[in-house]
Order: sequence, then structure tokens, then C-alpha cells
Amino acid sequence: MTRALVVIPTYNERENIAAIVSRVRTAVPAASVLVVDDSSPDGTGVIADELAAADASVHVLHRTEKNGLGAAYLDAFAWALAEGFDPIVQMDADGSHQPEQLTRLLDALATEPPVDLVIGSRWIDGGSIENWPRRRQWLSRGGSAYARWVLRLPTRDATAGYRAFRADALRRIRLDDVHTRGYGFQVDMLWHAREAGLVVVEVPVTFVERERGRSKMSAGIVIEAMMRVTGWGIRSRLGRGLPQPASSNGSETKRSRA
Ligand SMILES: Nc1nc2c(ncn2[C@@H]2O[C@H](COP(=O)(O)OP(=O)(O)OP(=O)(O)O)[C@@H](O)[C@H]2O)c(=O)[nH]1
Ligand SMILES: [Mg+2]
Repeated sequence: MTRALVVIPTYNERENIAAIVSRVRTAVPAASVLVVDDSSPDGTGVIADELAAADASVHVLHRTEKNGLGAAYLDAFAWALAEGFDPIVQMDADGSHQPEQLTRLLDALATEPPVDLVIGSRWIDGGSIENWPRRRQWLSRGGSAYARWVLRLPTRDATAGYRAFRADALRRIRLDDVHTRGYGFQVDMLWHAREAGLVVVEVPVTFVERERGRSKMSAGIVIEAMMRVTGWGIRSRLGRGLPQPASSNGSETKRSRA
């Protein structure tokens, strides 16, 4: 676990990028950072290049067009695996995922018996959300509950974006079969994680609403996620019968075979 990499996808995060990179480097100095920028018109990529020039542990992947969070992560995973990083962490640029809580995820990944994927969860005991309007809370809870019900996923926070993967676990997932672009990507990865038989654990985190910059959440992203989850649910029932139900140890961390 000596070569951790924190992947931060960005689109128009000029006001956030320097602060989040600095917070990661301070919270876990051994961790490197990869910013994946989709040619942000606001110059986020230029700022990221400046951060990389000043710190050898900061890297930047420039993509030519805005293609969604999922596509950015898939490119980043390929880069990270080729470079030999392990573990590989997903983190938003807007401060919602606090770098100061990263060690919770890394510690849970380092336990015995081995865990493949740790999720920073808002919806288990100890998890919380700061400053989210009630409407967003219900959207998140509802989306997660729907995905859990349709797909019989044991994960309480199925749409969470704060995650740490063992590199080997990412190699076992069929990443070329993950096609969701928007935030349904998180559910898509869980669905594939279960197919790969990965062990998934949730640890509580405090999710903080972004203070600066604009959300990229849209109705189209929500609809894409709902339609895909419904399609996977039908596929699962028709093709392979019902997936196995959840298992939990009921302690601070929730452990399950995905
Ligand atoms: N590279 C890239 N990053 C993206 C894209 N869309 C969103 N992001 C980044 O993904 C992260 C999550 O996006 P947000 O806009 O915060 O979405 P969200 O967290 O679901 O929405 P809010 O809670 O309202 O902020 C942020 O770091 C964004 O900059 C994209 O198309 N490409
Ligand atoms: Mg956000």
C-alpha cells in the first residue's frame, strides 16, 4: 500500500483544484494525486499543470472533451494500473469527500482478511451529510435504495463516489464492460464488482456540500442512472436469477461480498 494514488476528475473546478490537491498531500503525504481534466473551459487543467510542475507527486491527465465522470475514471484507472499504483482512490474535486478522512478508507483496505473495495458511506452509522438541501438528500437516498433493491446490492451507499480500490481488484473487474458516463458509474462499478466477487466494506464519512463552483449533476445524469439500473435488474433476474442477499457484521464498518 505504499503507492497510493488519489484520482480527482475535474470539469470547471478552478476554485477548488488547488485546495483539494493540497489537502490530500497534507493529509496523506505518501499518496500521489492524478487530476483528470476534460479540457475545462475555466482553465482548471492549466492550474493542475502548475501544481504538477511544483510537486512530483501530482500528475495530470488531459482529455480532449467532456465525456462524463465515468469515462474520466476509466482512463485514470488504466493509467494508474500501468504506472503500478496501489491502492487507487476516487475523490471529487469540490471538497465533498474530505481528504482528512482518507486514512479511514486506506486503513479499512489494509485489514485482514483482505478487502477489495472500501466505500466512504453517508448512509451507515456514523456517516453524515453537511449542508445538503432536503431534496438532494432524498434524491441520494432514493437512488441508492432503488439500486440496492433492484440489483439486490448489499451496499448501503450505492452511489457514493469516495472509494478506495485495491489495484488487483480493479484488474478483476471487467472495466471494458462499464459504459455508464454519469453518476450511475458508481452503481455500474458495484454491479461489476459483485460479478467479479469482490469483498466490499463501507466506512462512515462526512460528506460536505460543495462551497465553490457549480454542480455537474443534471436530470440527464439521473435518468441515465435510473434506466441503466432498471436494465441491469431485469438482466440479473432473467439471465442469472436473483443475486445473493446482503451480509453485514453490523459494526462501524459494513463488510460484504459484493
Ligand atoms: N473529468 C471530468 N470530471 C467531471 C465530469 N463531470 C463531473 N466531473 C467531476 O466529478 C466530480 C463530481 O461532480 P459534481 O459536479 O461535484 O457532482 P455531484 O457531486 O454529483 O454534484 P454536487 O453534489 O451537486 O456537487 C467533480 O470533481 C467534477 O468536477 C466530466 O465530465 N469529466
Ligand atoms: Mg459534488
